[in-house]
Amino acid sequence: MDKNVEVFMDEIIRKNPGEKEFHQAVQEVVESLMPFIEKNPKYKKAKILERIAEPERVIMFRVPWLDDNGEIQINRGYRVQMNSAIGPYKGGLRLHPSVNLSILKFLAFEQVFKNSLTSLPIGGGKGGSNFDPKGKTDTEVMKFCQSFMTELFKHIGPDTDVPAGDIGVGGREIGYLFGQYKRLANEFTGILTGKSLNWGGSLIRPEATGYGCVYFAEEMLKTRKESFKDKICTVSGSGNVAQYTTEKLNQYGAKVVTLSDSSGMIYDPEGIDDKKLAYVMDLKNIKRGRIKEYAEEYNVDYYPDKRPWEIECDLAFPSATQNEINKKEAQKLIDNGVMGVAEGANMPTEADGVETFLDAKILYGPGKAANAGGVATSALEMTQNSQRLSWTREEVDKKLQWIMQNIHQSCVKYGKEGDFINYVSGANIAGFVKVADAMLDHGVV
Ligand code: NDP
Ligand code: 2IT
Repeated sequence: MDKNVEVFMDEIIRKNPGEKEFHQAVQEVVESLMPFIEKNPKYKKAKILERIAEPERVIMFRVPWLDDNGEIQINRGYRVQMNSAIGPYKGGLRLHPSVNLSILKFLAFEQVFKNSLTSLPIGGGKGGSNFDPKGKTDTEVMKFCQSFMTELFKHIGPDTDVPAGDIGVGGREIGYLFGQYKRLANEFTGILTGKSLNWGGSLIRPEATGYGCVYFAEEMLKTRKESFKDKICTVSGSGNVAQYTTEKLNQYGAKVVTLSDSSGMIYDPEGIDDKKLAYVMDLKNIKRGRIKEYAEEYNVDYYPDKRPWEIECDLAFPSATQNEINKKEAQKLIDNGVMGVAEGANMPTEADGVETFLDAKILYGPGKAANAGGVATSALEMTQNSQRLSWTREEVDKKLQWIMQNIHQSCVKYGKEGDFINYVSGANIAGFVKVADAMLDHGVV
């Protein structure tokens, strides 16, 4: 490891003990940035890197609620307000039992660079709770959301911090959170994105992360004069991002052969066509069932506790969670001839897996570039809310496509290494410059 990176990381680890996901996210970025910063001493002198790795504010709070049996439940809520140099804090809320400060700090840190890459005026933040929505009734989810917002509402606002969905937070949760905010603040404002259409949401926001990821992959493919036609794709997860990645891949003539959840994966060599995808959407979004049921419905193989990376494919779309591809799995994908990996999830590949992809010189689109379409469309939702207007589906989709192409160009600009495009350093440097320059303008704050 570069000496400067080592010194920097020692300090990060000392200041943030035990936060391994946060260390991982910072290290990846710092490895890309250090050579650039050495060449641009103004950033070094102003200690931009040291400041960018320190959240502006972290809020942690108790979330008490009554379950359906009348028993008191206590969860922990968080909002990490990482950086507001280029706009109000923006980033999702995650509800999952694994949520802790390290995970939310890594996500908020990534979000700063991702949001900058979109070219829209949004800072970075992330929040959530260790609440597990699985197996809870609608009433319990509502009670949790109301209690969570009772504290969170003090810290957010349309020009301060605008949360959205992430794992475990979809339309239902955003509705309950919005309802409680409106009641407490006595204001109807765009304090959340991912809202329903009839009360301030944007068309295409539900689809945006998955569609955006496929648009980004399309740009990567074009650099090798390739297209999606007849490409075999593996997708992990079966939630929001996985579903709309599959939908767009189908539209582009590719064949998606896997989906998964935290219990296991299904392999459907015939492809998950639109009809089967409609079944998945109903299963996951309405019935809240398990992906195993797909295997029973369509008579295909189900592999408990397995991830899709051993299946031969041309393109892989990790769309479930962090660290879902280890080095061995990355190597297996390469050995099976994978041409590209586009990350719908945030940091789905472990650090040595990323190295494996870069060494093999495949098309590797890291999450902060490839999945930025979700937050970008959230920013478009904010714009529509400010204007009190709604754009058409075509308008929003066109803007999303343009944004993903633009992000790709930024990655090329900063990541070109001879014939190879290193999208990791490209995304990290491009995302950094805008935020760092704004911080320089704002003085020592
Ligand atoms: P959902 O809650 O809709 O779906 C998550 C999916 O991933 C589910 O299939 C879930 O399975 C699976 N999953 C979650 N945690 C784990 C785990 N620990 N191990 C294995 N599988 C797991 O979330 P999203 O689709 O919104 O998010 C997926 C990823 O995309 C996350 O990394 C998120 O941060 C990222 N992302 C999301 C954006 C958005 O707009 N929603 C934008 C950009 C990135 P199960 O149901 O069994 O838990
Ligand atoms: O990781 C992400 O970019 C998101 N979960 C979406 C955030 C947002 O504000 O739309």
